[in-house]
Amino acid sequence: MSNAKETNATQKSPLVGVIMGSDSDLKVMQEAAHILKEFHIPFELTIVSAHRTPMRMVEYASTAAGRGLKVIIAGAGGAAHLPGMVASLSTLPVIGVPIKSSNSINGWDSMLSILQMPNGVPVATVALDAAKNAGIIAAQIIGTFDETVSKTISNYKLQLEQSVIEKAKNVSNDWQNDFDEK
Ligand code: RP5
Repeated sequence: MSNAKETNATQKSPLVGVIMGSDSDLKVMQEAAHILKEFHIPFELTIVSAHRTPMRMVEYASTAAGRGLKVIIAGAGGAAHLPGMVASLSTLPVIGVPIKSSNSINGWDSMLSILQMPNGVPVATVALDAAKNAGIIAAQIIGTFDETVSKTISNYKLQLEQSVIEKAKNVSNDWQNDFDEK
């Protein structure tokens, strides 16, 4: 039996900070917000630019844990320094979302800027534009101490499994029908 307590997920104060370097990142980063909302996890979402608002980034990252956040999701594209710099300034786990932005060559620049962190300052990096997965990882982190969130994730995984089993049945039936007709 789990010892996790049913705590913060029903509270209003945000547990997850979703930040991005520009409003042009929102079309990707909103996927993290959607899944957190679906999981009933309180979050905040804002723009923090490592290059254009460096002092805001320092303020945000250095106060995040004290404000009650448990995990930060940071998305950026091109010379994507936001996730790494936030990780350097905070004790919270940081999930990085590389974005194929207008200033990105082909996405690899964003990927490598976030992925290739030095030892001691990790950023948990998801796939290119994979903000939904970043939201799911954040939820899983919250689920380690919140039983309600943990159950929500279990149900989500069950639904995923059922949808694949349903598709497998359909594919098998369709294929068998096609095969029988020939
Ligand atoms: C990065 O530069 C941002 O995270 C964004 O992905 C990219 C382009 O920003 P905009 O020029 O669209 O504001 O810092």
